[in-house]
Order: sequence, then C-alpha cells, then structure tokens
Amino acid sequence: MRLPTTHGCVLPRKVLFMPNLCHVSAGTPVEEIARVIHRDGAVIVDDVVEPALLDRLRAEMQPFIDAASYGNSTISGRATRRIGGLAGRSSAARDLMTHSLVRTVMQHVITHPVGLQLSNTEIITIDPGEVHQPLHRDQDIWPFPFPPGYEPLCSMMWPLNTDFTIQNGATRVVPGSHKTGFRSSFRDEEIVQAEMTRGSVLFWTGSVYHSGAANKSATPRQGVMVSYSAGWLRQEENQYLAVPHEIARELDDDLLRMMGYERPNHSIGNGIDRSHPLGIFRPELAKPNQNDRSLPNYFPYAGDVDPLVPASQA
Ligand SMILES: O=C(O)CCC(=O)C(=O)O
Ligand SMILES: [Fe+2]
Repeated sequence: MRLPTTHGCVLPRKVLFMPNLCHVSAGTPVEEIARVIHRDGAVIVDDVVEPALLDRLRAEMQPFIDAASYGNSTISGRATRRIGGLAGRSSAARDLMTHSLVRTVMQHVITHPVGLQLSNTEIITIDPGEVHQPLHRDQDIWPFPFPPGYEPLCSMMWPLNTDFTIQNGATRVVPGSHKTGFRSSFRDEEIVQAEMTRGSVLFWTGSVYHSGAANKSATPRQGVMVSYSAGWLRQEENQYLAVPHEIARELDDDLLRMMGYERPNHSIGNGIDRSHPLGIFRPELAKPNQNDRSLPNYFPYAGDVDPLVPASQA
C-alpha cells in the first residue's frame, strides 16, 4: 500500500516508515523544514517563487537548452539535455540560488558547512521517451563513506516549464534511504515521485537515493537543479571555469563567495601569497599574508581544540 502524498507532514509517527514525500508551505519555519529533511532525506516546499521568475529564467536559458546535446550514459540520460553555468548565464537563476529560503535551509542541513558553497547548477531537460535514471546518491561523487546523519551536500529542483508529474518525469526519491547506507536495489513500493507545481521546490540530501524519471508525456520536463556543499569539498561544477571572469567580476560579493571566491577559515582557498581569493576581482582584498584572525581555525594546533566542534558550540 502506498500512502497518498500528504500536505503538512502530519503523518502519525507509527507510519513514518511508509514511503512519503512531505509537502510543507513556504511559510514553514526553517527549523521544521530542516527537521523533515533530516527525517526523510527530502521535502517539497510549495509555492516559494512566482512563476514569472521561472518565465524569466526560461527566456534567459532557452537558447542554451536548444543548443544542448544529449547525454551519453544512463546516468546522464540519453534523451536528457543538461546545461550548466547558471550563475553566469541567468540573473533569474541567481535569484533562485540565493533565495533566502535556500540559504537558510542549507545552513540548517549541511553538516560543518565551513563556508557553504555552490556545488552544481544545471537545467535538466528530460525529453519524451527518456527512461528512469538509475537511483543514486549525489554525495557519491566523493569517494568517502560519510556516516549516516552527516550531510555534506544538499540539492534542490525547481520545475521550470511545467508542473512535475508522475507522467512527465518528476524526480524519484527513496525517502528514508539516507539512513540505511549504500544500496544497489530498491522495491517499487519504496520509491515516490516529487509531484509538485511550478514555483515549488524539492530539497534532498546528498545521502538519499533519488533520480530523474522516465518521461511518458509528450512534453519535455525542464527542471532547475542547484546543489550546495560544505565549503571544504571539491565542487561538482567548477565555478571558476563555469562563469567567465569578465562576468564573475560583475556579480555580488556574496554570490562570488558562495561560488568559491572565499576563504572560510585560515587555511582553505587562499589566493596567491595567502591573500583573499576575492582579491582577484576586488583589489582592496588582495593583500598578501593578511589572514582574517577572526575566522575559526579548524586545526587543533594548541591541542585543546576539537576540529569538528564549531567554536560557537565548544
Ligand atoms: O532530473 C532529475 O529529476 C534528477 C536528476 C539527478 O538526480 C541528477 O542528475 O543527479
Ligand atoms: Fe542526483
């Protein structure tokens, strides 16, 4: 038996093991949104942005989508077109990826963010006839066995051209699979699809099994996928290359910092001669050997600092 998708996450505790993707409203406190993500591995937040923002994003990106080629593997999708570099190519995409809800959810979900960073930006167009993408965990791009409960990565998907439906390839998710470690087989009853309206967003952790889905409709399914990771990991999409420097220098400092032009502690991400990496675009920050002494130091130099306990909790 499959439970219908619930609105408001009011499932009684005793049936929490049933596969389910909760919908919550955009006004839900971020702590509650994060609690559901930690519990289920994913959540849908309804009606976060106006469709007009998505119209603008589509208009800015359609030429790139039209020129995109298909993937060459089952994971990239042989009837799926992917276009990246959104931070440099679309101001509407920048509005989505820096939306205050996104920022706060990421801060609540990612473990030891040490300079939350943009990891990947993509428009994924699943054309009619595409088959299911294999279920996978996004965090497996890094060869490290993160323990259950440790979340180095969190992604989101915004329906772009149409609502997401079972028919047109709404993202598949295996709720709860973020707690059970590596797996290679799944029962159909465990898998749910992220049916949602345009303007809503699906969040999922790097640890939960999920995938794109078969498109059995007559219309392409376009979705905007954005991922954030802890700032001490290598980005999936290299933002220094994905966004040409002549465009990057015009972007807000705040976004540039999230793209990786940041030094989130004493020792990660220095520019030349231990200068601030944002100095490449902002000469006033380009001073060599001027570490920000207010930043946390994650090395236990003195022997009395636990590197995994943020200073605020020590
Ligand atoms: O297209 C989707 O719905 C999900 C895609 C995905 O999970 C991925 O490419 O990593
Ligand atoms: Fe994925």
